[in-house]
Amino acid sequence: NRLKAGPIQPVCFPLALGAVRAGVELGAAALDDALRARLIRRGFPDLLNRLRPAITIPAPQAGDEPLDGRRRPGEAMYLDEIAASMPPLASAVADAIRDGALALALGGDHALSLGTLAGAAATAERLAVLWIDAHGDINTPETSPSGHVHGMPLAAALGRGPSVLTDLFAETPPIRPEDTVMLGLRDLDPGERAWLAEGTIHYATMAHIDDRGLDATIADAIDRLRASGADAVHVSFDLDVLDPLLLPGTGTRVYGGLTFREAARLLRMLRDSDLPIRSLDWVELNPALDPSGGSTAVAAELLAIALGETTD
Ligand code: B3U
Ligand code: MN
Ligand code: MN
Repeated sequence: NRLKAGPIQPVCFPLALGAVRAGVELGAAALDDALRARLIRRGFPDLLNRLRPAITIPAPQAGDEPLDGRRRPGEAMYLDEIAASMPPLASAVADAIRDGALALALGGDHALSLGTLAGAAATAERLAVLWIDAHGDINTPETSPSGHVHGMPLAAALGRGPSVLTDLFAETPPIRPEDTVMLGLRDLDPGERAWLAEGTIHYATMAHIDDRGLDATIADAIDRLRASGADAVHVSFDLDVLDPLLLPGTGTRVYGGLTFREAARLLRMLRDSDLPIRSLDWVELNPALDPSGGSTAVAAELLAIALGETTD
């Protein structure tokens, strides 16, 4: 489990086209800066020493035109631009993993997981995925109410979606639905609910977590991922899984999310587990939506805990 020990390679990918909302591209550098500043200030030199200098992969920008929120039904916005930008990100992630490091993708919006999953899948026999998010991100252009690609990356990794996305993966599908676990869901679109009702993907909504209890839900998730027999696990953490009262600086806020202590507990359990976690996404921080800086501080603090900062 590379969360807990070994080198960490931050890969910044300042993408905003998947969410069609300006400001989320600022999240990557803000997270890298805030994480380092925190580790210095709080005195965690060992963890700071594990952190390699960040690599920044250029992300496509909207250009001079404002981000365009209009679309035709069935269309995914900026689909070709986003797809074309993924191979360099996938390569950076695969290189970091092959080099023995935890690949830490800092976003940017969640469409970047197309690249991180492609990179992680290329280095594994069988990749399992833990998707921690208020949303399912298993839309296709046909089921998406918004046309935003950040609601589609997991679908493409599971083999559903336009070929320009599914072709980013060497194998189709690179990830089996039975090797996929989703946590924290509370805003699902009709097409996503229909897919989950097929019963193959393991998932826990916030209501499930309340019914079963947080610890038991997390333990189930860890057992599932271990039992999959996968030789690598990718964790994708969408910061909107946190309650918006805690982290307002994200583009699609949904009430009823995790508290700081719940998220910290989840991350400690993952960090201290025996899962072969080799890659991690930390996405959807939009510092422009929280000028107080509080959201960036919370995101960096939880990231430090995920990576082993401890006062236990
Ligand atoms: N499910 C909605 C909203 C959404 C997805 N991901 C985020 N928001 N962050 C959609 O547009 O697909
Ligand atoms: Mn997401
Ligand atoms: Mn989300």
